[in-house]
Amino acid sequence: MTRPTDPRRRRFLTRSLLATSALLLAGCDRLSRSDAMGRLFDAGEALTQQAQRLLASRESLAREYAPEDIAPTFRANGTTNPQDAAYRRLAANGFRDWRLTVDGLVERPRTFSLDDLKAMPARTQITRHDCVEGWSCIGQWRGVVLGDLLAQVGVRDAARFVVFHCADRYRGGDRYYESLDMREAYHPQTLLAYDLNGADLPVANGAPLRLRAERQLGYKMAKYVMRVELVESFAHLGRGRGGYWEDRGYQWWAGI
Ligand SMILES: Nc1nc2c(c(=O)[nH]1)N[C@H]1C(S)=C(S)[C@@H](COP(=O)(O)O)O[C@H]1N2
Ligand SMILES: [Mo]
Repeated sequence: MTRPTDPRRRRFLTRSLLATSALLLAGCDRLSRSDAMGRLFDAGEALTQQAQRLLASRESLAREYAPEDIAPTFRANGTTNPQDAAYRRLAANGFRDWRLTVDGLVERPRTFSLDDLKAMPARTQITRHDCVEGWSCIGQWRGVVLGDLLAQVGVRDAARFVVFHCADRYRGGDRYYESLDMREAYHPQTLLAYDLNGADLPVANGAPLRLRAERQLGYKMAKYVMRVELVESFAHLGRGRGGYWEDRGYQWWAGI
C-alpha cells in the first residue's frame, strides 16, 4: 500500500494536477471561441489560475524579512540613470505618458498605464537582493503579481518564456533585457514593482517599473521595463542567450 505521504505518490499527484490544469487550459481555449460560453470561460480561467497558484505555492518561497531589517537606502547598480531620449522625456513628465506593452504569444495584447497597474491587486514583500558582484540589500517591494498581469492578457499554450525589454542601454551599448520561464513567472513572489520602501520606485532602482523575481540573482531583475513579451524561444533576441548578462557569459538559470 502506498501511503499519501510517500514522495512517489506526491509526485504522481502533482503530475495529475498539472495534467488536469493543462486539460482545463486546453478546454478553455476551445470554449473561448463561442460567445455563449464566455462566462464559463472566465470561470475556467479563474479556476486554472487558482490551480496554478496552488501548484506554485507548493514550491519554495524566498525568505521575507521584517520592517526593521530594511536597509536605510537601497543600493543601486548597473544603469542608474538611463540616457535614452524617449525615457528621459517620460521621466520628465513623471511617467504620466509611460505605457507598458504586453504582447507576443498572448490572446489579448494590450498596454497598461501606471494607474492601470496600481488599480490591480498589489502584493508587498520585504526581501533580500543578492548581486553576483558580492553585495546584498534588503528592501520592501510593492507591485502587481506578474501572474495576475499574464491572466489579463491570456497566455497562449506555445509561450515558454517571458521576456522583459528595458529602456536602457547598459553603458550606452546594447539594450538591457531579461527572461524567465513560465514557472518562475507564475511564482507568487514574482512582481512587477512600482514602489520601493513605501515610495514611488526611484529612477536609480528602475522607475517606473522593475521586475522582482525573488529566487533569482540581481541581474535577472530587469529595471526600466517597457515591454513584456511572451515567446517560445529567445534565440532571436540579443545574442540569443536570454538576457544582457547571459549574452556575456552569465548563467541563464540564476536561482539562489
Ligand atoms: N535595465 C536594467 N536592469 C538591471 C540592470 C541594468 O543595468 N539595467 N542591472 C541589474 C543588476 S546586475 C542588478 S544587481 C540589479 C540592481 O538593482 P538596483 O539598482 O535596484 O540595486 O538590477 C539589475 N537589472
Ligand atoms: Mo548585479
